[in-house]
Amino acid sequence: MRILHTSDWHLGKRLFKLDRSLEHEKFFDWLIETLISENIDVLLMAGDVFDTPTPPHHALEMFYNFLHRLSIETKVQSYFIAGNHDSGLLIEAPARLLTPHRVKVWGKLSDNPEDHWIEIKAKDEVIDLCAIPFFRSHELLPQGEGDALLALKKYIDKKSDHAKILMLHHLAGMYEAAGSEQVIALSGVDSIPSELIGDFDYVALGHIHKPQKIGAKIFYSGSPIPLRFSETLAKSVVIIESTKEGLTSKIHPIPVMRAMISIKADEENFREKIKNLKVDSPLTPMVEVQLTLASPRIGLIDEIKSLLDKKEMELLSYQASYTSEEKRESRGSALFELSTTDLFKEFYATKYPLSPEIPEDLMQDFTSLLEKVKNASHTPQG
Ligand SMILES: [Mn+2]
Repeated sequence: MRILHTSDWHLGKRLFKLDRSLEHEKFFDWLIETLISENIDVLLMAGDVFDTPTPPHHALEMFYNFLHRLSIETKVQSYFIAGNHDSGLLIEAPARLLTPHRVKVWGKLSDNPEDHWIEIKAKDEVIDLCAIPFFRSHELLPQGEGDALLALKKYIDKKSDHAKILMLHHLAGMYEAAGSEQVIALSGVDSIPSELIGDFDYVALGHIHKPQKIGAKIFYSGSPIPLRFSETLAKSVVIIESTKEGLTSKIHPIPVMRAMISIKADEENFREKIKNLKVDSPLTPMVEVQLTLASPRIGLIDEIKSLLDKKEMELLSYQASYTSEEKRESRGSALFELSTTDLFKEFYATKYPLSPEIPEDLMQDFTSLLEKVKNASHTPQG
C-alpha cells in the first residue's frame, strides 16, 4: 500500500493583495498527477484545508472540484481532518455525500474514541488509521479538569495486529515553526510528547508549515505553498510505503508554483540586486523589498516597480526604514530599564502625542492599581 501525506493547504489564503488560488490550482494539478504516477492508494490530509472557518466561495469550489477529480481520475481513498483554521462542522457537513467518493472527513472530536479509528484496505493489505482533528481542551476535558494527555491517550491507545498510522493536527515532540502558524497551543496541550505516540508506525502531523521529520516515524508534511515571504525552504509531501518489514517513508518535493522573493537592500545596491534576480517560476514571481534609506524619497516605489516589471516580476510588499529613525528605535531596548510608572508615561506620550502629559486623575488611578497589584503578589497563597 502506498500513502501520501500532506497538510496545511490553507485554501482561500491571501497574502497582501495576492489571492493564492492560482498556486493552489497548480498544486492540485501536480497532486493528481503525483497520486497517479506514484501509484498512491491513500491520501492523508492532516488539517487546515481552509485558511478560515468561513472560507470564500471560490475556495470551497476549488476543494470540491479537487475531491471530484480525486473520485473520477484516481482510485485513491482520502482521509481529511480539520485543523485549527477549519470549521469542523463545515468540513463534516457533506460527509455522507462524500462517502461514495472514497472521501472520509473528521471535523470534531467524538465522545467515542472508536469513531476515530478506521481500517484502511488496499492491495490486500490493512492499516489501522487513527484520525484526530484539531481539538480544544474543553472538547478533550468537558468537565474542565483532568489530565489532557491522559484523556488523549484514550483516543489513540489501541492494540492491533496491523500497522498503525496516527493523523493529528497538533504539536508533537520538538519542532521548528515557520512563523505563519496561528494560535499554536490553543488546545491546552502544548506539545504531545513523542513517547505518547511512539507506538505508531507512522505519525502524519499537520499545523507546522515547515516540512520536517521530528522522530524516526513522525513527520510534519508542511504546507504545499509558502504562506509568507519568510518561508524560503522547499515544500514537500511524504510518501509512505508498507512493505513486509513495516512502513518506510520518503520526502517527495513539490515544485515551486510561484517564486516568492525577499530582497534586503539600501539606496546603493537595490538596482543591482533586482537586476541579478534569477528564478524559475511558472506563475509571475512576487517580490518583497525591504530598503534601508537615509531619509524618505519620492518616486522610489515606481522605480522599483518598473525594474521588476522588466524582469516580469511583481512588487507585492515594500518596507522602508530610515537611518534617521534608528536613534528612536534604539530607545526600544532602553524601555526594559524604565520603572513601571515611567513606562506608563512613555506609553501615554506615544499613544496621545498631542497631549503627552497624563491627566492627574488617570495617573492616580494607575498608581492605586499598581499598588493593588504589588500587594496582591505579597498575599500568601492558600
Ligand atoms: Mn496551518
